[in-house]
Amino acid sequence: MPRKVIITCAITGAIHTPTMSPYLPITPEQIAESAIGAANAGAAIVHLHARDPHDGRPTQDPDRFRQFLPAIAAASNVIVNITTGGSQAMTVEERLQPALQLRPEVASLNMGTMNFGLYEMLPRQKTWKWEWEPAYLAGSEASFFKNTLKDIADILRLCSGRGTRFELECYDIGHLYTAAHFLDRGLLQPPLLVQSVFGIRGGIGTHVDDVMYMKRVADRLFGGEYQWSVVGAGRHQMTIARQAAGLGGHVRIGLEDSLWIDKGQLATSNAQQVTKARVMLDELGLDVATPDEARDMLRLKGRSNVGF
Ligand code: KMH
Ligand code: ZN
Repeated sequence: MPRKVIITCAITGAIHTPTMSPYLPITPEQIAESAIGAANAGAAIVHLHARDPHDGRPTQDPDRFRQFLPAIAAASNVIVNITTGGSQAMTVEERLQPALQLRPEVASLNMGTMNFGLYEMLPRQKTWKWEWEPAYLAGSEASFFKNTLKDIADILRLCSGRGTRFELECYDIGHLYTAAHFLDRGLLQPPLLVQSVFGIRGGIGTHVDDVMYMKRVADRLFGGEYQWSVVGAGRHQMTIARQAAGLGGHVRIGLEDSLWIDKGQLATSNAQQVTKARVMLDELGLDVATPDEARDMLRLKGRSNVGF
């Protein structure tokens, strides 16, 4: 039987800004519609951030999440994954609130404090729709993404108590060792979902050796007790997904991490990227996991136990 691959689709995120693509979902209606479209196209998990519907600025106001989560849950069996990363401009306390209050099956958890440079996208636009956009991107050069060991432990304790499991965002090899540390402390329970992120300025690169090395170290640290998934930033999205799928991994795609469908061509929806990933997996002789198959693989609590 062909192996089942979990497709996670990250719908809008906090990396890109409204001027960069007219297809980036902003309002609650757009986020819901895009998430449902991605699920219908074959995503088993949708990773969700919220934005201010007025100007597209990232927000972690739980009420904004409440404006789109019920619509997604009513229309689809998809697994909802809520960010605890938010954006690097927010406090950890603020970032935690949506996952804490809404008790999703999965929440993201960022495995280390790091640089997270977005300023290289500045020269790509001549004008901006909103003043906050260039200021936000420029600010990333002198700031950092705070995820101390205590932040991680606090998020683990608080969310695990509500039955939420974690998408462990690992941007470098050291983050795998941090995950192993929390496994040793009993704050994480297997099976882990290790989401290796390639190509963020401040994290590991996108070379084929980087992908291989992440996999080798994760195999050594976690043996059979983890599911491995990958995100390639920007134009590296599909090449890294293909490489990892061939190595036994799962894939994350979506407009959060790449606005593109092909060289120089904007993706018009999240569903379009999911469909492209499906075709790629098909060519490799792999099947796509349904949400329930993904729930089994990740031992999730089930969609009837969430708070929305
Ligand atoms: N955009 C990813 C590289 C989070 O939401 O917790 C990082 C991310 C973080 O998805
Ligand atoms: Zn995210």
